[in-house]
Amino acid sequence: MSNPSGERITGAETYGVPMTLEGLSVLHQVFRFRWAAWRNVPATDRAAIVAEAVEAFRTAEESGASALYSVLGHKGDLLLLHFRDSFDELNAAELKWQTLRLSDFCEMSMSYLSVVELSLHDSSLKLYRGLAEQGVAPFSEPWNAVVQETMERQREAMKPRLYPKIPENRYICFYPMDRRRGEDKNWYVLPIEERQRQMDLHGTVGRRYAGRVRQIISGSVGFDDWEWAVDLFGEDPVTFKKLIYEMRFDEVSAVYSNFGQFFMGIRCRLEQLAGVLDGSAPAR
Ligand code: 76R
Repeated sequence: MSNPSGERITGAETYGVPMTLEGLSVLHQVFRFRWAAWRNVPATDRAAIVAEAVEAFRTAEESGASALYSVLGHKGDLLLLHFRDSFDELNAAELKWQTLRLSDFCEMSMSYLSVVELSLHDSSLKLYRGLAEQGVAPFSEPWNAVVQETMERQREAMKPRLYPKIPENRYICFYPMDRRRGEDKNWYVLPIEERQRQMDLHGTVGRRYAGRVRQIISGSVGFDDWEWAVDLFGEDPVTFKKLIYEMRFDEVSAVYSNFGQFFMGIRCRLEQLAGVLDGSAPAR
């Protein structure tokens, strides 16, 4: 490929940051439950404490904005997930929870803040290449206008994916991750063409799981300790394992990904909360 003056356009000359679209604000809260203290509460008080929490989050649950999960293993007991329109609303949800008597029994062991993100590797490369071929300099007025217009069009087209309800599936797998920025292997110094190629292959593997796993990627650069949160929703936890395992062989995961802690949860509808806190697993 060459520009109007006949010079070859290389990766290094194509503007390298992919366009991203941002949607809902996301907060994960993992709590350890104080079982011993809870056992000492008389049954009628326990019922009242649970009822207060159920009432406070009923509307959010019904609209797919908050969901509760029973967490497996030592990393926590409950995962409370919130999708909201802004950080302000997330903070309001967080504070509302803290006012509940139930929160006296919930010790936060982990939280994670992010925004739903769609990265447009493919259309970014095409757009930047086209603009470079026409000799339009990055960040010039016409360049900004085209990029802005493209993002707006995509934002409209992607609305359902940017503003999702929390999927109703029984299982959730949540983990934070980074792209590698090592001395030897560094994702961020690869040319955009190469990153696009690897992300294309990543999408190909992912799409094989369409209908079995729903993935919501949220970006957390600048908000939390990792670069992304990955949330997988499905009806069979083994499918998460198969998907993640298959992706490990993918170049972008094999060479350029680092992972944080993994959390597995089982959906606990608010109506099941009393049962879970009395020691029964969430019923189907
Ligand atoms: O959204 C799309 O369908 C376009 C293709 C796509 C993008 C841009 C896509 C598809 N993902 C994208 C971005 Mn993904 N994804 C992960 C993980 O465990 C691992 O090895 C990695 C964790 C999983 C399991 C997964 C699943 N994806 C991203 C990004 C942002 C990176 C960036 O922008 O540079 C990350 C960190 C990431 C990680 N991905 C899919 C899936 C699945 C199942 C799909 C197909 C979804 C579908 O088309 O229905």
